[in-house]
Amino acid sequence: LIKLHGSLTSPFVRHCRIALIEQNMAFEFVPTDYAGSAAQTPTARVPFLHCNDGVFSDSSSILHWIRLQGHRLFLSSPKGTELYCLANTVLDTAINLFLLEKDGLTPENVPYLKRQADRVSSSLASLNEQPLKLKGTPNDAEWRVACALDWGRYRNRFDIKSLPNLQRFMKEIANFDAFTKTAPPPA
Ligand SMILES: N[C@@H](CCC(=O)N[C@@H](CS)C(=O)NCC(=O)O)C(=O)O
Repeated sequence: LIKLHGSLTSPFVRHCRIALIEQNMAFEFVPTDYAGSAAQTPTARVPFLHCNDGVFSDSSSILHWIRLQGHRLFLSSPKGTELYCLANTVLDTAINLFLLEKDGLTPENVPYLKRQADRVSSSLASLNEQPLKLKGTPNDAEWRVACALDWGRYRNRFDIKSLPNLQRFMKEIANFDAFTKTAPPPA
């Protein structure tokens, strides 16, 4: 049996849940917090996945494995990979800021964090300039962008009010069941 460990609020975990749902794969979702992941993976993060091929401890390797089970490609073009990486940069950077803020470190008092905050803004502006036009089912680059943007909305970390292409994209993606079904629980 496939066991996906994670939280319902993590955008990385959400992307993995979307892929499993899309491919109709049976899996057990195992709610796992920081302590649980620290005990079970070297990265001390979620998601991680147990399957007949072993343990995968990053959403990218997990998605690669899931897609392979369905004889599908994970990322299929360099441009897609670029988009995927850009969305990951937004997420990693914004999550880093989110966690550091809980420890009292903010862009106002740490110069490096100002750079991190600027990185989120410039990456979002760049995403807004990409040709994000869905042709049928989203690919993994598009799913990653959607999971990233929806996390920013959910946690109030960034908004896309001034980014019309991203707003339009989010309206389109909301038509997909796998996306709405995996939305984070109301805060
Ligand atoms: N590159 C990892 C990132 C995973 C990640 O950052 N997960 C967050 C939750 S959204 C986490 O577990 N953070 C724990 C921590 O920073 O201590 C992936 O794609 O799976």
